[in-house]
Amino acid sequence: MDKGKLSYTVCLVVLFSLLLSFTLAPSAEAGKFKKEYKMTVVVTPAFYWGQGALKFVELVKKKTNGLINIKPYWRSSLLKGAQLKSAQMVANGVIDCAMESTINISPVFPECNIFSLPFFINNFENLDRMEYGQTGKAIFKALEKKGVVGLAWAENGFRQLTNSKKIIRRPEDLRGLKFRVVGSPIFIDIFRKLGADPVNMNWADAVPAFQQGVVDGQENPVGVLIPVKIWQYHKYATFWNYLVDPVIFYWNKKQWNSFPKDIQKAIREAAVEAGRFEKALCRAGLDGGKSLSILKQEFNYTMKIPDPIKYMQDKGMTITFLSDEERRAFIEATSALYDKWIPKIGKDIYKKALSDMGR
Ligand code: X2X
Repeated sequence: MDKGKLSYTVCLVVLFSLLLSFTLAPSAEAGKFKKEYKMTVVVTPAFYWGQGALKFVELVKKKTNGLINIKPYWRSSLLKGAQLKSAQMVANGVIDCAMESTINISPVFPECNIFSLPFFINNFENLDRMEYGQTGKAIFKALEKKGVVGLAWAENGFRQLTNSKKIIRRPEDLRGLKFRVVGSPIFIDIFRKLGADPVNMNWADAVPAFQQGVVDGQENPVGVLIPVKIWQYHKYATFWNYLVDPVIFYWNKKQWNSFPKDIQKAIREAAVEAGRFEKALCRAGLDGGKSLSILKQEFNYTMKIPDPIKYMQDKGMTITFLSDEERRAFIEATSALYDKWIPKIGKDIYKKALSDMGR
């Protein structure tokens, strides 16, 4: 072959492969997507919940071959700390996606208050039956109606009471104590019914309030109590499992619908896997070894704090568990709230929850 012919052939090959790369290669595909998708999260990676968010980011990147890059914004920084606004901002597309608690999205989705009915769910088995049963389906449907797509469940956990003043085992013990609660109205109702003095505060303001002793107590799951080292402020904890906050991965619906099917599938799978990992972190040592073994076997992950209750006791906390009778007193003190809250949640969701739990 003469030199002229050779360079002509080389030119053709180069041209052809360039053309091919524009039509087929991931870089061409990447043009369809944003450089970065913003995700809002109320906590930080120091929390199991934040670890779950990081896992989601990593898995989405991997499963979409780097096409979808999510950037988490911690401490509700995109919302200037206003954690209760996450659903609104994802629904209107200002934020692309979120990994948020059912408590924080309850102003937009009152159905989510089903998880905040006091002493209703009580254990992980009931919670799983609801999430993966009719209740969970109905909640995801409600989300879609208002412009967000629910991808998968994760968890914050059953919320426990802590305070700096005394052991609490009866409703009377809360009388006159000031508790920080999330700014969701059902929490104010519950604590008022118990004779306490609830103050609502964003999470961003809560830790400084514990530090300064502005409040006597608060309520949160172990996955929050341990990273904030609650024993530095509160010596007493009552493990009453009074309500639970699952966490949901969700995405702006309009944007979600614009994604190709294979991308949707990859993101959804990432959310399910990250949710399973994160739930196991939050439940580790609280469900009789089940979550510890999920972490080890499925994720090759050894839990640093395999027994959170013992860990908190070793830090000097007095942890109280309620007897059946003590528990009954709390149930009686708060039962009137069902009449007020079931109509707001929706009778239909309430009935589905009862049926999922086999009641
Ligand atoms: O604000 C809280 O207490 C927290 C971190 O648990 C939630 O986001 C509901």
